[in-house]
Amino acid sequence: MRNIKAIIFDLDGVLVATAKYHYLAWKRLAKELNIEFSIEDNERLKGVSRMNSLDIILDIGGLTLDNDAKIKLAAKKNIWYVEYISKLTPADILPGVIDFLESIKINGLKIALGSASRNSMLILKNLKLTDYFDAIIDGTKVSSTKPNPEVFLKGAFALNTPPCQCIVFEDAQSGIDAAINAGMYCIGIGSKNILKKANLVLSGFSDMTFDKLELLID
Ligand code: B16
Ligand code: MG
Repeated sequence: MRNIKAIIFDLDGVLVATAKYHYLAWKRLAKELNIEFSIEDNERLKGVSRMNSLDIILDIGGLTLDNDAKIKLAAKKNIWYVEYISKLTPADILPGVIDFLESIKINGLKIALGSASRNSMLILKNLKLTDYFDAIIDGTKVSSTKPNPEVFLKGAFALNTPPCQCIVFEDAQSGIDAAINAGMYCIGIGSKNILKKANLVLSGFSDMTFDKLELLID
């Protein structure tokens, strides 16, 4: 059995379902640019940084813009996105998350956030989850984005825990690659058909406790 000492959570898609808000904000921007952007296209943006997401959308529309224009567009999208996430409340936390966090604490493990989002602090605050985290590594604290392992390695370092004693929860393929690249055990949240590289896949945290999880991991 693994000697797990710390858990690192991705944010969007793991603790809260924000993908729809990213989608609505990107869709509005795409419309202004006359780019067709579908909900299927939005799947490609999960776990991807803001600027890389914009690059994907511009690529879909066959549009090339200079860096200044791109920075302005990304900022515009973020204003719309922040309008949505400003309305988040603890009722938006995904099912089972709070009980699972409590069970981790009871077992004496440390908890970190490992998210690409530069809005992580605002989201955690609105969900009233901030105090659960011993370390928060988000998009403002990394120079390389997932699948680069930096966000998770910084999380492990902040928790003073070797990567092999950390578990990562991720909903995006890029994040699963990042966790594996960090040498961590990775649990996908979502569909087994999509998150093929994860060590284990769960549909969510409903009825999950750390004791139950320990029986599932190899
Ligand atoms: P922001 P995660 C990621 O968060 C999202 O999955 C991704 O869709 C988004 O583009 C990225 O954060 C950046 O978000 O624009 O708020 O900085 O899944 O890594 O928690
Ligand atoms: Mg995610």
